[in-house]
Amino acid sequence: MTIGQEYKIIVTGTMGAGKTTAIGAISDVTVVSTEAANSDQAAYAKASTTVALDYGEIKLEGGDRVRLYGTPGQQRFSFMWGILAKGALGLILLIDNSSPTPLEDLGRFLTAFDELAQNGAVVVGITHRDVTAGPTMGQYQEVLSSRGLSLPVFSIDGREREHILLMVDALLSSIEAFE
Ligand SMILES: Nc1nc2c(ncn2[C@@H]2O[C@H](COP(=O)(O)OP(=O)(O)OP(=O)(O)O)[C@@H](O)[C@H]2O)c(=O)[nH]1
Ligand SMILES: [Mg+2]
Repeated sequence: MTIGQEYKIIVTGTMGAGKTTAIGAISDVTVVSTEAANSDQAAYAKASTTVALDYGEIKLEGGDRVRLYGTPGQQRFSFMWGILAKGALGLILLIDNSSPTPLEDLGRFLTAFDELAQNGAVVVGITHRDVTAGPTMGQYQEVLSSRGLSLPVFSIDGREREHILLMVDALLSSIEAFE
């Protein structure tokens, strides 16, 4: 019997972008979550927020397994980002298009996860494009190119299993191509 490979992937991004939702949408196992009542309704109006991590798994064809770790989005829990990212192969970065500052949000997360970005191990998903017009996909691309980065950027819905799976596939392909 051959034992399949395991890939550790981080899902990060702004508060309310859909990290917890995305992991719930694709996990093949019961998700571990650490939701607490959201005391910062001014930052984002929703009932709960992640305070430590989300955990889910997907089984790929051929027996490989992807372990997905979701981070909190709030800056005050950002100490968890480095802890969770330790040993990670790649990163799915979700940006909420309906934030007042989505382009700056993208820049801030690219800086925080610079090493993975420089290694071509990041895919970006822009969520909530059905909610507000926001920047164009070209403007998001410009944030990347201004930093000398060439990374895939997708317009996605964090609730759609197929969209998240597409990002996982794109990430694994990018990492393979970069090696
Ligand atoms: N309209 C719309 N709603 C979305 C989209 N993606 C996710 N959502 C919703 O937006 C909310 C996102 O909440 P969470 O999944 O808790 O977000 P999170 O990124 O884990 O947030 P924190 O843990 O607080 O950082 C949920 O209510 C989702 O159903 C999208 O593309 N469009
Ligand atoms: Mg969350």
